[in-house]
Amino acid sequence: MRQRTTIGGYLIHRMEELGIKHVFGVPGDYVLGFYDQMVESKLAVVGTCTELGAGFAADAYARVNGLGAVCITYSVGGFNALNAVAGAYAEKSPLILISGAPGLGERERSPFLHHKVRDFNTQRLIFERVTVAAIALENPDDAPAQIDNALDACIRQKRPIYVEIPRDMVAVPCAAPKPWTFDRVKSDSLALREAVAEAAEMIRKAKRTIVLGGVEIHRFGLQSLLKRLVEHTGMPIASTLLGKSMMEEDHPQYLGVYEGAMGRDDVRKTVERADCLMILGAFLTDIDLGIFTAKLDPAKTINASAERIAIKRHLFEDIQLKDFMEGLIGALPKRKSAKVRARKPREITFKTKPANPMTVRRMFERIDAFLRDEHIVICDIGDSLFGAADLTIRKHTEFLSPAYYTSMGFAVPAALGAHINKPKLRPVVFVGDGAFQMTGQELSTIVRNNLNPIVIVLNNKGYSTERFIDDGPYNDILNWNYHLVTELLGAGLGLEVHTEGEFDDALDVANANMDSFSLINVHLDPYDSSRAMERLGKRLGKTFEKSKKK
Ligand SMILES: Cc1ncc(C[n+]2csc(CCOP(=O)(O)OP(=O)(O)O)c2C)c(N)n1
Ligand SMILES: [Mg+2]
Repeated sequence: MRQRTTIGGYLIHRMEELGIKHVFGVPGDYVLGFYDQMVESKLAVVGTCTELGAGFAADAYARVNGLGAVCITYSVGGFNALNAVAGAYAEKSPLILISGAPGLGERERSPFLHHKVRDFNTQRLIFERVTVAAIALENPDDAPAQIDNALDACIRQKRPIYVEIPRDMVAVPCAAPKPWTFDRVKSDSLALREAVAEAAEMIRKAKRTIVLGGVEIHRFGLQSLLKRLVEHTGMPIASTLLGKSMMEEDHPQYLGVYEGAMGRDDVRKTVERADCLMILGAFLTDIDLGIFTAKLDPAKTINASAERIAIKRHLFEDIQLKDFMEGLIGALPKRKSAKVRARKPREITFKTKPANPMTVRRMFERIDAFLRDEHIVICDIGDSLFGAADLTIRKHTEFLSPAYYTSMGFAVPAALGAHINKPKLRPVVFVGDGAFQMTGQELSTIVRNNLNPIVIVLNNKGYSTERFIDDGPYNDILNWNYHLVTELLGAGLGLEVHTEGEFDDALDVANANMDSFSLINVHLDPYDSSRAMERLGKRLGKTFEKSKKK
């Protein structure tokens, strides 16, 4: 007789098999049966304060683990998580969203069941637009194949999927899972050969080729291959902001983050003066291109991503990024590494001026001297992100941020997700006061799970990013005593900082506190900013003015 399991059991089996150990979420009556099944499995259920927090936590978990999962109740839970799922879609993070739903049997008896919005398909239809597969497990014969196909799409495309289980289907028997198989997609060999030959020819003819690496290097686990490629060819390499940390940033060939006129001038000049630019796995978003201040000439560019490869204006499809990179190592001669102007480490150049008021620029310079290999830097948006662009991240996958989708509120829950998955990597979190007011309550979940991130709140009394675009009273927020959140939670270490000297002391105390989270409330002037933010604000301000005139 063939072995049987249940629909819920099948899904749990696959999640465990694919490396998920934690599932984030908030329960509700439509999903309690599945929660009970998870509790009986090897999966640990991590209850968060909100579904949005669960979504961001699972997204970060997926970024460091290769797959993450959220489990929530119907509509009220699902729609709370929608923003995080949309972000995971936009930035390619492989996330499974599992939602409970009213039972099929009860839908017929009473159409007005609580949480229903329009019809019983509404939630699934909305999620269809922000996932690569949106399935409802309504039939035990189809469920195993539905689950397997959706998971396959999630892993291949590195984008979220939506799995809905009506509550009366969770315990319905279905076929037991066969061992998971995953056929690697093969490149079209002729297209691959042509693309590699054309790219190699272009690189050989060029005097100086620069590599610009992006986020897909992280998502497809190509960090060591990238390192082999640049070390073999000797090419200097810059990173996009979203791709930051795909290469250890103290590597002698690493230039820094390229973001057009928003970024460091020396990086911009080196990248834009190259006579051949090889972009690998980058999205080329407005933020990554410094709001289109980047000057990249397609006639000098090889642009290879998971979707396609463009060499000048020739387009190739059906080529795996990995095969293309390996092909180039085979086709290009070994060369000595190009000279990249080395910058002195901050540990040597930074000197604290104890009485000076803290500023964003000085804070990030100080942090650059503080960071160690065991840290993972997690940034929210605003100056938390722009100021962090020039930090030196020493190992790969140690910088997380929503640098394209730019939703506020990512960082604190992301610290929860990343830290639970990688307990040895201690998060150093940068979060604006506005963003903290959105999802900072997930510190509560951080306490429940005995984690010890260092959370730095950039308290500039409001929405400073927007002040630089268009200032108005709507950019002010209430000045909370962020460091006193420890009173509310009954745990943690809170510190308040106004000056460089106080910041130094606070960092020391926070670093030594291994027992709980530490929160440093850094008071900043509302109009203080990193250089990148200032430039970005001016650019966005001009775009905003133009849009008002239209
Ligand atoms: C969820 C969400 N809502 C609104 C915005 C629009 N927005 C962009 S930046 C910003 C202000 C961010 O404030 P804060 O977190 O304090 O960071 P700061 O700009 O002060 O560094 C806002 C409201 C957004 N990006 N995300
Ligand atoms: Mg702020």
